[in-house]
Amino acid sequence: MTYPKYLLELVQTTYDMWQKGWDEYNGGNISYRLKKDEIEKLSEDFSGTSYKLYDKPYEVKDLMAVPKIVQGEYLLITASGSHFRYLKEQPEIDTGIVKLTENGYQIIAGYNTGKRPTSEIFMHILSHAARLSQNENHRVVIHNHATNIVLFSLLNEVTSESLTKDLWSVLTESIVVFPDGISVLPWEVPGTREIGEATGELLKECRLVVWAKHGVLSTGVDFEDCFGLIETANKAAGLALDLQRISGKPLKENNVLSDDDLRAVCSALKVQGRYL
Ligand code: 2HA
Ligand code: ZN
Repeated sequence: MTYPKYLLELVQTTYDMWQKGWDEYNGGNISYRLKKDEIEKLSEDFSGTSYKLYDKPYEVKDLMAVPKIVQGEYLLITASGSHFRYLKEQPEIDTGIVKLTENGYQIIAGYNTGKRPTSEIFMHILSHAARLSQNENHRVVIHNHATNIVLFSLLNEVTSESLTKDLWSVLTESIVVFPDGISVLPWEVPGTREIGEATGELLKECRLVVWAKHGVLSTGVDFEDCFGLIETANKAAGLALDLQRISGKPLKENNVLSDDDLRAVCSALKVQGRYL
C-alpha cells in the first residue's frame, strides 16, 4: 500500500527543494493542512504503511496560545532535524501528523523514532492561521533558504516595497505570479514565537515573506502553488543579481521594466499590483 497523495507530494517537494540547493543539511520545513476527508481516512490511508498511528497521542500542552481558527486542524509537518536530501527514504521518521489544540498539539501519526515537529512550528501555526483567515482553501506553508533571495537580501538593504518592485522589474511575469508582492521581515533569530508572530502579521496582506539574510517563506492552496511562488521570486532575484554584476551598475540604472510597463502587464492580465 502506498501513502496518500498529500504525503507523496510533500516528500517530492522536499527533495525538489534540496536539489535546487535551497535546503542544505537540516535547512527548511514544510507543513500541509489536511482536508476533512483526508482526516476521516487517516487510519485507512496509513494502515499497511510504515507510518505509525497512535491510539494515545503524545501531547504538548504549553507551546503557545493557538489561534481559534486553526484549533482542531491537522497538520502534516516535517520534523526538527530532518534532512531533505534523505527524507524521501524515511518519511515515517522525518514527518508526522499533529492535531492542533488550544495550547499546543497532539501527535496523531508518524515521527516513528520519536522526532518532533520543526523548530519553526510557531511560524507554521501562525502562518496557517493568517492565511486561513484570508482564504478558506489555504493549505501549504513552505520555508527554505532559496539561494538567490538570501544573497539579494545580503547585498541590498531591502524593504517590502523595494524588493517587490526590484523583482517585478526584471521578470515580466513575476507581477502576475505575486501581484500582492513580497513582504520583508528584517533579520530575526529563527525558531522563535516572535518571528512566527511577525510573519503571521505580514501574511495577512500577501503570500510570500522574505526573512532577510535567512530565507523565504511561501503559502498556498497546494504544494505546486507554494513552490512556484518561491521558484519565480528566486529566479527574479538571480536575474537581478546577474544584471547588476554583468553591467556593474545598480539595478535601476539598467534597462529594466518601468512602473508603466508593469501597469500595462497588470491591465492586460487583469491583476492589481500592490505598490503601483
Ligand atoms: O528547519 O530552516 O529556520 C531549519 C530552519 C530554521
Ligand atoms: Zn531557515
